[in-house]
Amino acid sequence: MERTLSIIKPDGVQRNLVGTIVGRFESEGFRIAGMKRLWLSKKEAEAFYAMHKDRPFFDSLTSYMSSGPVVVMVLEGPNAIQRNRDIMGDTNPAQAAEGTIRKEYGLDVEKNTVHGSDKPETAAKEIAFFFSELELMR
Ligand code: RTP
Ligand code: MG
Repeated sequence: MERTLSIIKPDGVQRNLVGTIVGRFESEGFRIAGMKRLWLSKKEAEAFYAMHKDRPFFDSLTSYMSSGPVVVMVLEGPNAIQRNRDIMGDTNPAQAAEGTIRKEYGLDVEKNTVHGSDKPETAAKEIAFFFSELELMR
């Protein structure tokens, strides 16, 4: 059993895609171990994406991620990290495979609808950023 952090980004929440995307994760067999809707400040978005602080898109990305509400979730299942990334598709929706969430709903390389942790260490950090142990106990 593995856990990963998923975020429905502001473009997804704004277009009322929350139910569709959560439904997709459930139909793929994930258990939703935790879920909440929140609106990140610029500072919180910068802290969450600190690993990208030297990338040219950092300011734009963190402005975008703090531009409206997001839904954060913990997805649980076998091989959850890689399976979630396969279901999301390539970072750039134009290059994402048919049937992936980003291919279907992504708007551009930044407004790509969903986030997913990329490896076990990142998943642990990202889950702890949003959820307490108590919130994920049941
Ligand atoms: P994520 O972390 O959101 O799941 O996406 P990812 O691993 O596929 O992509 P990553 O390289 O970690 O980039 C994080 C997010 O930054 C935005 N981005 N913009 N303008 C650009 O060239 C660019 N490249 C990346 C995207 O929102 C990407 O998901
Ligand atoms: Mg990433």
